[in-house]
Amino acid sequence: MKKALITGISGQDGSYLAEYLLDIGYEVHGIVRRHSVSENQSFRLNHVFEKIHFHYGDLTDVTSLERIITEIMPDEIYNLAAQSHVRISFDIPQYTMNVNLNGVLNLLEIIRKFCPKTKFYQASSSEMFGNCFDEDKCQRETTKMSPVSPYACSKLGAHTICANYRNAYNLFICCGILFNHESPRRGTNFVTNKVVKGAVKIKLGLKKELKLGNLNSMRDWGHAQDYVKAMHMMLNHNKCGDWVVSTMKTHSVKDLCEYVFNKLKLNYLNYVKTDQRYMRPEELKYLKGDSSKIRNELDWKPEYTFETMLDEMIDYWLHYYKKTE
Ligand code: NAP
Ligand code: F7E
Repeated sequence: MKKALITGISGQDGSYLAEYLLDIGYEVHGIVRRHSVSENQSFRLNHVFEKIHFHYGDLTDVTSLERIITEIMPDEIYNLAAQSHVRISFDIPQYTMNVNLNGVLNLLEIIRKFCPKTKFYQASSSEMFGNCFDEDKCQRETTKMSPVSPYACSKLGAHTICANYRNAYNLFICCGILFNHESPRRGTNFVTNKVVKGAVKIKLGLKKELKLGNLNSMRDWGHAQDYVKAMHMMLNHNKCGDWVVSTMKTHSVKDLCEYVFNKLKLNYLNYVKTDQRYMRPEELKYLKGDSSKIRNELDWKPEYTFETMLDEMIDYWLHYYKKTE
């Protein structure tokens, strides 16, 4: 039985990855942070709680990481823990750097010293490209990177230190350059779930309007369940490296609003207002990923479309509010 350790197991991706690895027979360990409401530590994992080995730790606390990793000696570590909100990274830049960059270095040093055979997955991000794209208006593994937020800078720092440790110490390290991926488990302060939850509340008469930031930015949105499978495929391939994971399609925030409100038989123009509060000091305007490498070499492809993903999220919130009526 293979042993996997997931940092950020309580997050959107961590919870789906834990389910997936349990399904295919892994012993799954996860790092959780202490929370004053203990139910919040693992609420996305309630249905599989008994099957997972939880450990208290924090990416900024190297002693906790060393204790956990040397005790488990995992075959695979998936580093999904991060301060993952781009706009909030402008409010807490140093904390974001500490977790997302120094935290990765903490893990890499432990692997180098104590378990160099452990395979390591790093959650890199399409945010690292900033406003760069190739002539065909796509971003791929070789596209120039020029980040435009503290979050993106921290991820690019971690991405480059991973490449350095891979080459310098011959460690098996994969960086998944994942484009935006969503689900009903997405935090509700990210735009997809904010729009879906807000539109459903408007439909049910629980809210009058929805305040958003930049409606013109464009994203390549996929489903988290498809993307965690790609993480596992990368670590189980015979060669390590960097892999773009994306749907190869792009939509604007306006398109997103239009689809969700239409589905609920509403016109978004009557309800969506813009608010400066949700604008960013510097915006990444456009993302469209070329994931040909992982599709050709590992035979990965997404099952969800933009539409089926949003339909699932709409159903989730409709059921949620009907249950609480
Ligand atoms: P998420 O839902 O925000 O989950 C982040 C996880 O990290 C949570 O479990 C959180 O714990 C944990 N965490 C935060 N700070 C920590 C610390 N100091 N020590 C230990 N754990 C800590 O994010 P996600 O959407 O699942 O994303 C997973 C990873 O992929 C992140 O690294 C993110 O930056 C990256 N990524 C995401 C996307 C995307 O579109 N979702 C795209 C590219 C890359 P709590 O539950 O205690 O807060
Ligand atoms: O914003 C615009 C906003 O916060 C998407 C993270 O998982 O993906 C995510 O980062 C777009 C941006 O995601 C609102 O300005 C408009 O252009 O959902 P988001 P993100 O910033 O793209 C990358 C790949 C990651 O790695 C990150 O961890 O939507 N937008 N109005 C808004 N965004 C938010 N959050 N809220 C609004 O009201």
